[in-house]
This record gives sequence, C-alpha cells and structure tokens, in this order.
Amino acid sequence: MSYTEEIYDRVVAQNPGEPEFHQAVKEVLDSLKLVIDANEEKYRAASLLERLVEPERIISFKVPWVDDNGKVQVNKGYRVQFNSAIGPYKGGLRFHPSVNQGILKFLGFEQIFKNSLTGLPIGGGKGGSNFDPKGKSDREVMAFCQSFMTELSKYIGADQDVPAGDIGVGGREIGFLYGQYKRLTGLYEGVLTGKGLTWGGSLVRTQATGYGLVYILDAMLKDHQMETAGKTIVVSGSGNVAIYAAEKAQQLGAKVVAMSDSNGYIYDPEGIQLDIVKDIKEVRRGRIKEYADQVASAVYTEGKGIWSIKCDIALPCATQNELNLEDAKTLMANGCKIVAEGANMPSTREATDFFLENGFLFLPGKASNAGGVGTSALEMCQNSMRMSWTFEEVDAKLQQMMNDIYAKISDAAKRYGVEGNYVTGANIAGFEKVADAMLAQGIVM
Ligand code: NDP
Ligand code: 2IT
Repeated sequence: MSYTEEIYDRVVAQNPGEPEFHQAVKEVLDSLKLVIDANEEKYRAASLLERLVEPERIISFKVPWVDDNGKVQVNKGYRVQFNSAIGPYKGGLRFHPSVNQGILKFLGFEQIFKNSLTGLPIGGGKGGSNFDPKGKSDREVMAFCQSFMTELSKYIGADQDVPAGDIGVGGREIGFLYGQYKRLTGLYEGVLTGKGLTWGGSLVRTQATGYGLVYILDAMLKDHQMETAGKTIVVSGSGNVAIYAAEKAQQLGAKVVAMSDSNGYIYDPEGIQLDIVKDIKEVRRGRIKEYADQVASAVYTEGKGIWSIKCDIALPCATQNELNLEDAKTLMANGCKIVAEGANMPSTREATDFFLENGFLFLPGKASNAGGVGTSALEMCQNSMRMSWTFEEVDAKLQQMMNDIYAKISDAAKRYGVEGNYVTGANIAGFEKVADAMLAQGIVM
C-alpha cells in the first residue's frame, strides 16, 4: 500500500463521521501521490503526511446569547487552527446551521493549500458556528457575535490567527466581532479581515473572491485561445462570491443568465440585472425569488436544478457538493465544457473526475477562489504598514496574483506529466511550499 493510501485509511479511521473532511483529504492525497512516490523516504522519515492531515489545534466552545424574546440561546463555536508552517492561521468564519467540526476541518485543510498558492505568508485555518443569521435582528446578530468573540479572542491575534468572512459572515458580522475584540483586548490591530473601509478594511476585499475567480478563468481561457467575452454563464448562489463573479464576468462582456439561493434559482435570458440582485441580497437580505417579481424576462424555479440551464461556463459559487455527477453530465450534454469553482469543494468527487475525464477546462476552488484570502493578506499588509492602497492598486495586485496562480498550477501539472489537470497542479503547487517549510522547522507541528 502506498504512503498516501495508508494516510487516507488512517484519516478515515481516526476522524469518524466527517465525510467532507475525508473527501477533501482524499482529493489532495490522490494528487500528491506523484510527488510523494518520488520522494517517499524523505517524507516518511519526517512523518510529513501524518502531520499534514492533523490540525495543530481545534478550539471548541459554547456561545450563549439572548434573543429578542429574552430567551437564552446556545450555539456551538469552533476555530480549527490547521497549519502555521508558512504564516499565521488565516481563513474565514462560517455561520450556518450545517456547520460542524468535520466541515470546518475540510475547509481548514483546503485553506492550507489555497493560502500557499497566493504566494503570501498565511497559514491555514477556519472557524464558525451552527448559528443561523437568517431572520435574526441586527441586535440578535450583535449579541451572538459579541459572545462568540468573547471566547475566540483568547486564541487569535494579528500575528497569530486572523479570521475573516465566509458563508453567513459579511461586513455586518465582521464589524460586531471587531468591536468586541477591541473592547476586550484594547488592541486596534488587524485581527480580522473584511473590515469596513473607515476602520482598517481594504478596497477590493468585498469584490475580491468573485473578481479573482473571473480573472483566473480569463487567464485560463486566454491560454487556450479563448476569451470570456461573449460567453453565456450560469452562477450558482447569490452571496458575496456569486455577485462579484457575475459583476466581473459582465464587465468582461459575458452574459450571466442564472443565479440561485438555497430555495431556488432564477433564469433571465436577457442577462441578470445585478443592481436588482444586490438590492435584494445585500440591502434587504431577501430571497432570489423576488428578482422574478421585479423583472418580466425572468423565471423563478423552486428547488435545485440550476445546472440544467444551457451555458458555456458554469461557476458554482454557493457551497460544498452542490454539483454532482448528474449535474456534470447535464452541463456537458448542453455544451458546457468550462467550470471554475468559486465555492469551496462545490463539485463532488464524481463530478470532478467526470470533468477531468471528459476534457473540461476545470479550475478547482482552492486555486480559483484564492483571490479572496489573497486580498485579505493584502489587507493585513496595509494594516501592518498603517496605510491604504487605492482600488486600482489592490485590483492590479489581485489580477497579478490570479495570473501567477494560474501559471503555478499549470506549471506543476506539466512538471508531473498531467498537463491541463489543474486539480493535481493546484494540490502539488500548494503542497510543495508548505512541506518545505514544515521540514525546515523541525518536529514542532
Ligand atoms: P454568502 O453567505 O455571501 O452566500 C452564500 C450563497 O450560497 C447564498 O446564496 C446561499 O443561499 C447559498 N448557499 C449557502 N449554503 C447553501 C446550501 N447548503 N445549499 C444551497 N445554497 C446554499 O457566502 P459566500 O458567497 O461568501 O460563500 C460562498 C462560497 O464561497 C462558500 O463555499 C465559501 O466557503 C466560498 N468562499 C468564500 C470566500 C469569501 O471571500 N467570502 C472566499 C473563498 C471561498 P441562502 O442565502 O439561501 O443560504
Ligand atoms: O474560503 C476562503 O478562502 C474565505 N472564506 C476567505 C478567507 C479569508 O481569510 O479571507
């Protein structure tokens, strides 16, 4: 049995009931087989893989808060500090009822390689809660955030662990969390990213994940003598990543015809009007269904099924395992051969294998959504320097970062004889830097 297979079996045995974590580890280990087999002695001697798949630390805590009816509510809170070989732990906080330790371990594990690909000094982490911000008042969200941070503040810091947003955590939540951190510690420091522009935030961070996704998509298309302009695109989700992916795609001359939320999807053959989506989602915190009430050319369909809409390019930007093998087959039958992931692990393993076996141009999330955390690292840099760059400066750095990531993953794929397989390329390129750093620093983590 190969070293990578041994480690996968060990992960399954030692981390029961965590299927998403197993899935993320398996994909990475399958890609790394080529590198590990070529250097097995070196990695085995250091038990490098055993150390790579074990989080350095998991903090798990109780989050009590009082709702608007005066009732005491209790949620679970977590921070998974996965790997600090190349920098302080960095990664988002997710507030969603589905959150559990296994999901945060999958996300923290992915974050290690993603953060490495950005080229910036950030380690991997993730956190969150099973708290559901939907339908809560601003006061309830504030009460929850203050309680969550009261515990989390003991374990984070600008040079230690720097959380940010993810599903259910946007500017409002980061504001409440930051205020409480400052009140508890007395420190005005860059301990969170995604901050408001008047209190230490970076221009372009709001747009960064979605814009970055389309920048790397465009880089890949150019490398294959194609372009984004003129393409028909389906974007799943209608949150932070989806909205700004759609915006940049439109700016580059593509037509976005569908978006969704967890209730259903809208199809607008005239092209989605993003100002209306932003008003529904960012201002009123409403449902995507309302778009069809306002726009005559649009149709709303309840439930899943967004991948049945004909398109040239699919951008899954909602959540993990939202695109399965059947969806992948439907996309191909409708003529779509290009997929770039905005969400973390949105394609199931079967869907990913189908894309790779059928000649899709396929960009995996850990490369294609890295612009968000990459711009967070730029926010940290501006905080340390106590200065701020212009929109154009940050946007140019983001675009350069995404072009560099494309170059790294396509080069790694070529070096290992799997040209065009950006899944393998991303996992190998992300791993190499982290592994070198872990070996150099001795048996400390
Ligand atoms: P948001 O909370 O802003 O939006 C999430 C969107 O996905 C909403 O439209 C939501 O619908 C939908 N969604 C969430 N969970 C589910 C579900 N279980 N089933 C169906 N739809 C769902 O989050 P983001 O846009 O920030 O995050 C989207 C994805 O991108 C996640 O995978 C996240 O990890 C990833 N990501 C985010 C980055 C960032 O900078 N924000 C950076 C890199 C990756 P509804 O409103 O109905 O819940
Ligand atoms: O999945 C991700 O990369 C994020 N949610 C962004 C993390 C960050 O620290 O900006």
